[in-house]
Amino acid sequence: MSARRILTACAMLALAALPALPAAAQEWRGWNIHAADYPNGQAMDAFTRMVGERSNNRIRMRTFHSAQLGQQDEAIQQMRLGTIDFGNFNLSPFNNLAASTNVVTLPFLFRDVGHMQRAIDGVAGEAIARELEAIGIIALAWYDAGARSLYTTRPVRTPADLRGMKIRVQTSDLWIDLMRGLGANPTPLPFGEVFTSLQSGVIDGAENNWPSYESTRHFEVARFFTTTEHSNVPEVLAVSRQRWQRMNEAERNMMREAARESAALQRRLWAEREMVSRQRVVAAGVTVIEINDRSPWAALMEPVYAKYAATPALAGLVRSIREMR
Ligand code: GTR
Repeated sequence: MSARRILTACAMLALAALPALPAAAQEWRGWNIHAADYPNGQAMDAFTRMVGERSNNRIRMRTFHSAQLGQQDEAIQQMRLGTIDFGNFNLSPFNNLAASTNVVTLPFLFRDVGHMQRAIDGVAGEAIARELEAIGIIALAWYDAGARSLYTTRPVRTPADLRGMKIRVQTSDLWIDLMRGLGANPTPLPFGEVFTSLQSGVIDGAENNWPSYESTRHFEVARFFTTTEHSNVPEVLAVSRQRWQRMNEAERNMMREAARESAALQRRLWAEREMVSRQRVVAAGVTVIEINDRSPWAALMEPVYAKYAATPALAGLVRSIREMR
């Protein structure tokens, strides 16, 4: 036997003697805009725990809460590049990147939460997931984000009251047109800048759901909440395509299942938090202006539909959502 063969044989024996090593553990970094105790943060932590356990601790995920890894638009870019591995995102920041996300952002489209959930768990979610995949993001499950309403430093009862007011919106052309359509002056800003911008008078208001209005303490500086409930845009729990491509089918299924369970938890926690947040801000002295008839607001939104559901595919999606029971 040549010296080389002997060496190879020795190396093989040495390898065989080693205990079977688990495939290399992976560390995944996750993005969350909200605090850890927000429904989304709790649901993400549940997701990462499930994935850890079900992968025998091979996939170790850690969520960085409270926008520690940057604001939402940057985080989306990082997901696409694969420098952030997973995250929970509102769908509006995708409006300029994936046309079908405009559909679920459209004002006054959903009749209620159940209607929104049926659409996003079905036909709308399928269309959006396809488009997100094409830009490097794999949608695993959908989180609730409630109805978004206006909150301002001066009372707003009608669209006429909004005229000339500077209202913060997310970075999305649809949101700019929506707010302009209602008569306001749209001001795109990152979420993390809203509080100081309200405080310093750079803006006169913003719009969001009860839990965000409360958890960010925006209610301390914008004391009037007008229940326009103009959009029910949902959120996604997603992983970067870079990671997804390196996973096998069993791992993908395991992760999808954990994401679905995480979404079920998020939706339960969300419904509770919406009530709690509303109670908290009312107890803190916020004036709630109830809008019972939304038709004067909705009537102003036709140009937004004409522009953002313009192609046959998008108009068809709007139609099938409307026809859902
Ligand atoms: C919240 C949402 C965030 C972010 C924020 C905003 O409701 O959960 O992801 O989109 O609104 O208005 O920027």
